[in-house]
Amino acid sequence: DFLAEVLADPGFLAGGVPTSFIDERPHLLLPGRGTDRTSRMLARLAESTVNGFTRPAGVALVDPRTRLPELTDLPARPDGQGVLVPDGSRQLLARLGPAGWAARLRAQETLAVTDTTLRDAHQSLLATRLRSFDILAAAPAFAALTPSLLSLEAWGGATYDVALRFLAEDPWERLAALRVAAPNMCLQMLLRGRNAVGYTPYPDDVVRAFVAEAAATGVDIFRIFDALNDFDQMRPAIDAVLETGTAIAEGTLCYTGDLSDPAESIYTLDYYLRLADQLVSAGVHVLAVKDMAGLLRPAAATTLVTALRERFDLPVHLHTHDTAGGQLATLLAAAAAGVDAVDAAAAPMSGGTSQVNMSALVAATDHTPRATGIALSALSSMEAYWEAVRDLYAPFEAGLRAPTGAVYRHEIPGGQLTNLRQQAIGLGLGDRWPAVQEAYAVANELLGKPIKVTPTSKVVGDLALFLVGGTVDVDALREHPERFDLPASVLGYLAGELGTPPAGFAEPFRERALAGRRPAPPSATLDPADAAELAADSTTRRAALSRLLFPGPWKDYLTAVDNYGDSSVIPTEGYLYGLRSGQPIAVLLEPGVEIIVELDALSDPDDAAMRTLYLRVNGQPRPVRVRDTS
Ligand code: 3PY
Ligand code: ZN
Repeated sequence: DFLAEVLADPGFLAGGVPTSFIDERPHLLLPGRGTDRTSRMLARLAESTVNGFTRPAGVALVDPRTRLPELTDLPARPDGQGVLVPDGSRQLLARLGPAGWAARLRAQETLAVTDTTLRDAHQSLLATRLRSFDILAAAPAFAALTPSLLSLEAWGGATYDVALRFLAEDPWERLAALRVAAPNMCLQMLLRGRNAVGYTPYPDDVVRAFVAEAAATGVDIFRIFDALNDFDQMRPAIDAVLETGTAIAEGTLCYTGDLSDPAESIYTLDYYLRLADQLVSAGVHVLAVKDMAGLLRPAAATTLVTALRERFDLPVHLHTHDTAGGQLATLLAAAAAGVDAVDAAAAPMSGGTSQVNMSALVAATDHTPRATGIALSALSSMEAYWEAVRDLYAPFEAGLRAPTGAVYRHEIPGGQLTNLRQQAIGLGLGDRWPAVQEAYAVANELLGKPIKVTPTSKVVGDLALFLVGGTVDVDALREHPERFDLPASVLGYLAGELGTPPAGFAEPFRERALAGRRPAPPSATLDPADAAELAADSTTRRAALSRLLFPGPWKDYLTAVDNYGDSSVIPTEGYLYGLRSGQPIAVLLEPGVEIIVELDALSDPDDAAMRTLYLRVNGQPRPVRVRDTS
C-alpha cells in the first residue's frame, strides 16, 4: 500500500525532482525515524556501490521512467494524482461475475490478449529479476493505454520466491500496489496447484489460505496447473478459487510432445480431452493450454483448440513460448481455430524463451475478424520503456542469442532454459552446454517422459547436470540406479512426491533407485500454530504463508529489511549497481519524502577492507563505511 502511495507521487513518475525539493521541506532533515530509514537506505546504496553488479559495458543506462509515454490524452483525476483510466476487463468481471465474464469471452469474436511482460517474460528472459519499482512505474501506462487487454499476468510462478530470495521485496506488497496502480485490469497469476508458488506439495490448508489471500489482495484470474497434469493435484486450488465467488479459475492442460505425430503414444488428443473433462467437471471457468516449452506446432494447435471448443463451451486461453521462433504461426493457427485468448509480451521483452511479440500478433490480426482491439501505437509507445528496463537488467540475461531448434528434442521449458544454462556455468559445465541439453533429453526418458514444468522440470534438470557433471555412464545408471548417489529431487520424484506421470514411472528403474532409500513423504498436515496464523489477519497470514513456503528466503528477507529498510523504493540502477560520481539518485522514501544521494568520492579499502563513501545527502556531507568483499 505504501508503494501505491509512492507511485501516485508526480515526482516518482517524472523520474526525479529538482534539488530545491529539500530546501522547501526542511523537516525531512530532522532526526528520528526518517533519519534511521535514510541510514538504512544509504547502507543499501553503499553496499551496491562497492559490492554490487558491474554496469554493462557499452550500454548507456537510462532511467526507464524518462522513457514512459505521456498520458496527456486522458482526463486528469479529480485528486490530481494521475489520469482517469478507461474501464477494462476488471470492471467487466465485477459486473458479469466469473461465469458471465467467461461466457462473454467465449462469445466474442475479438481475440483476447493477456500481457505476460510482468511475469513470464522476465521470468524467461531475466531470471525473474524485474523489481516492483519497474513494474509499478509501468502500471499506469498499461492501465491508460491498453485497457482492452484481457489481463496482466503479473504474479505467481517464480516471482514470489525471487522477490524474497533476491530482491528483498515482499511479494504481497507488490501485488497490493499493482492492484491500486492498474485498477481497470484483471491481474492474473500462475499457481502450481498443490505446490502453490513453490516446488513441493503443501497441505491443502496452505493452498486454500494462499488463494484466499491472493484473491483478496488483487488476483482476479488464477491459472492453475500441475506439473504432471494430475487433476487431483489441482483440485484443492480450483476449489479454493471457486470459493472466492469473484475470481476466475483457469484449469490448465500442460502441453508436451507433439499430438500430430502418429508415434506419440502418451500425450495424444484423447489424453488432453480426458484431462479437460475433469477440469470442466470441477467447475473451472476457462481452459488454459500451457505450452511451457514452445512445442505446440500450428497444426497441433488447430487440432487441440478445435476439439476443446467443440467438446466444451468454455473459452480456451493459449500460452506458449517462442523458443524455436515459430510461435506466432501457432497463435494464428489457434486464432483461426477459434481460440478465445492468447498470451503475448511487450516487444523488447518478447521472443526467444519468452512469449511472442504482442505487436506482431496485433499487426497480424488487425483488419481481420479476430482483431484484438489493442492499438499498435499504444504498444509502440511503451517500447522505449521496456528497452531501457531490459538494459538495466543486463546481468541477468542468460540469453540465447537466437532461436533454437534443439527444444523439439530436449523439451526444456522457456522459463528453465536460461536458468539451466546459468546453473551449468555455475558448476563449471558452461562449455558442455550441448552435452547438458542432450543429457536433459536422456534424463527425461529415464524418468518416464514426464511433463516438464516447474517442479518436474527441475528434477529432470538436476538429473541432467548429475549425468554431465559426474560423467555418468547412462547405461550403468539405467541398469543400477541404486549404485548412484542420485540428487534428492530425483529420489523424491521417483517416490511419487510430485504425483505420478501420465505414463507411469519407468520400471524397474524406479524400484531399484529407491531400494533402501525411500525419502519420507512431505507432511500433509499443518501445525496448529501455523493454522492459527493462516486464519488470522492479513498481515499475519501473509507472513505465515511466506514462512511456510520459503523458510530460508523469508528469513533472508527479514534480515535485509532489518539492515536496509524497504529497498524496493530505490531505483533499479542504484539498487543493482550503486552510485556513480556526478549522478545523483533521488529516492522517494514515501510520498513527499524524497532523498537525493550523491557520491563525491570513494576511498580505497583500508587494512580491514573497509571503504568510505563520501556521500552528500540532500546536500549535506555524510560518510558511509562499507566492507569491500571483492
Ligand atoms: C512456473 O511454474 O513458474 C512456470 O512458469 C511454469 O511454466
Ligand atoms: Zn510460460
